[in-house]
Amino acid sequence: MMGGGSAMMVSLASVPDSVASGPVTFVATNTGALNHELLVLPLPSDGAGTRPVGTDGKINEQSSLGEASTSCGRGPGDGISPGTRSWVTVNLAPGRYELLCDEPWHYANGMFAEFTVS
Ligand SMILES: [Cu+2]
Repeated sequence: MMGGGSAMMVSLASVPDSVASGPVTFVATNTGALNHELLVLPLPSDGAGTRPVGTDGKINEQSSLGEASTSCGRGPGDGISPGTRSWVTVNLAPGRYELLCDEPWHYANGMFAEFTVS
């Protein structure tokens, strides 16, 4: 579930926040007023929310394992518009991951969550 009211009040929450290893399907529902997206990356060594943010307001997506960012569809796209959802299935090994939104400045404003695979 992801949402946001005014300007940069954005948040991301995962239910559940831990699963067994193997294929994991993430369904990202945008309950906010802005476009959002969901990326799955290994947790940074310093913890969730510690990635450097560039001058464009985005993080380095190079280590992304999967992305749901299409309105009403699977996989990458131009963003999940308000009131719609996107999904992606990622094969995850046991470990700690970070779920985040990389629309400009959303990560910097708190749009991330830790996710555990056991
Ligand atoms: Cu967002």
